[in-house]
Amino acid sequence: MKQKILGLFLTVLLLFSLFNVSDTLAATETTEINVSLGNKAGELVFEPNHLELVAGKKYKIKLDNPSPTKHYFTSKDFADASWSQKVEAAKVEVKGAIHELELKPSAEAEWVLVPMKPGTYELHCSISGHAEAGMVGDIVILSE
Ligand SMILES: [Cu+2]
Repeated sequence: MKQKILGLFLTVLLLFSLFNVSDTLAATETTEINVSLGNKAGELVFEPNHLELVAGKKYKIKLDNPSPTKHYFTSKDFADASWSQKVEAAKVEVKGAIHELELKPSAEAEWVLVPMKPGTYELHCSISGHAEAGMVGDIVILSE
C-alpha cells in the first residue's frame, strides 16, 4: 500500500515536470533579439546593425537606449513586411500598425512580431543627422 502511494506520488510529480517542460518549450518558440539604439559612449549606431529573421517565426525585438539622447528605430518596409502582434513599453501595450519607435534615454520597448515577406529592409534613426552619422542598419527576412 505504501509502495502504491509512493508510485502515485512519483507519477504525479513526473506529470508536473512534463507540463513544466512543455511550458518552457512554448516560451522558447519566441526568439529574442536585443538591439541597442546608440551606446553609452554616445556613438550614433545600432548595436547590432544587422538583423536576420526567418519568415513565419515569432520574435521579440527588445530595444533599449543606453545613450544620452533619444533615438528612433525606423524601418517602415520591414514593419510592412511583418505582422506586429504588439509593442510593450513602460506598462503600455500598443497594437496595430507600427512603423517607428521612439526611445528616450534609458527607455526600453519590446516589439513582438512575425516577419512575413522575405527581403532586405533598411533601418535608420529618423532624427536629423543621425542616419548620416552612421545610425543605419539592415534587417533581413529569410524565407522559411
Ligand atoms: Cu538617433
